[in-house]
Amino acid sequence: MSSAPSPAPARRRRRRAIAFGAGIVAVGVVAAPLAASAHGHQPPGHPSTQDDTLRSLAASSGLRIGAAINTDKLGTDDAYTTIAADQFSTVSPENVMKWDTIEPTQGTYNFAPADKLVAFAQQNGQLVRGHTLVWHNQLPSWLTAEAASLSADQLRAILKKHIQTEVSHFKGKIWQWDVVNEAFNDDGTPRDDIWSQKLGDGYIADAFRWAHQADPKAKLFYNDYNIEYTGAKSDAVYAMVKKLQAQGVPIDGVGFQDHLDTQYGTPNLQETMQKFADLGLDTAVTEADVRTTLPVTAVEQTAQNSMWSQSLAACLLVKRCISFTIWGIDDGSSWVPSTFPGEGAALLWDDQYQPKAQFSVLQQTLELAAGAPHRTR
Ligand code: 9MR
Repeated sequence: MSSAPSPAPARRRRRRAIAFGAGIVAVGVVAAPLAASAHGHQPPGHPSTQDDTLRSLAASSGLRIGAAINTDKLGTDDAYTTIAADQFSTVSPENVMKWDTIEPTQGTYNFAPADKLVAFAQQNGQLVRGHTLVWHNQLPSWLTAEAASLSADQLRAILKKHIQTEVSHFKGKIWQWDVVNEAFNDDGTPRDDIWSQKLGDGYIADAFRWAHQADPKAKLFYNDYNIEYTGAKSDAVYAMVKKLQAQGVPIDGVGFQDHLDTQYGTPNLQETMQKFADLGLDTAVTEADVRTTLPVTAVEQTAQNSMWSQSLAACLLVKRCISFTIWGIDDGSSWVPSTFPGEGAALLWDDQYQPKAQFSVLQQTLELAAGAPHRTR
């Protein structure tokens, strides 16, 4: 179990932040949301009357704030559904737009779970990040079983059909598509997967072109992890993006997953995002979370707070950073504990849907950004 602080100390911290904030921004700007925040978390099923939700605070800076959604919980888990609707202005499917869900057997499409998310987003005034069209993971077994025996032309035709069928199905309903996900290793070499093995690196340009043909208005993103840090991987993605641009490939943005861990420290996110923004691209934080070892010590909690605030501030300071998406809502359904045994507490709500100190940290960061005289958005 996490020893993350209860909401009460989080509120105390927020009052200290008012005193700090008042020194650098107009008091009136922060007073309204902070006064409303005294209401705390709404019980499930009660319509929110707060104006200190993450989505309304982020709107003041022209930023969309999002969460990856487990569609099984929408409408079946009231607390989860209420938070998803009230707090976020963009949503991502955590799993249901991936190939294994969309086409579990060849030629049979299962769009229903993702359609449910799109309908939820439309009801709640949210935009959708489509995730993801081309990846090495969560491929259907019919494809992985067949891949070795296919020719390059056959595999390319399968990929084209997948992209065009999925993007066409959701045409006009997706704001940003993660067209290609995680195509590089941490040392900057291309990932050795079925796509690069059979198709070389040309599949990346093809994927963007096919997606653009199917929905010319969607913003098309390349998405990856660890590119928040300067280094070989970030450099390799930068070189690839420049090459795509030189070839006239329709790429609109780069997504920084931002899966952080207190043991590795804070990345140079602002610096790396700005470098991509300077190429004329949008950027987005697409899968933020900050994990740590359990139980959480006071020092780890402090580090988590700081890493959350710095991630969000980096996005706020890069004009072309258009959305900040968190990879899940509550610690009880995060991907982290099963992937990193002994680690967790990576999200903003605990497993009882109580908001954690990290939630207040993001509120404070957004409140200060909305009133700051030098904000760049
Ligand atoms: O959160 C997702 C988890 O439920 C799946 O089991 C997992 C399978 O690989 O994928 C997780 O989401 C990943 C995302 O799609 C791409 N970046 C890394 C995310 C965490 O693994």
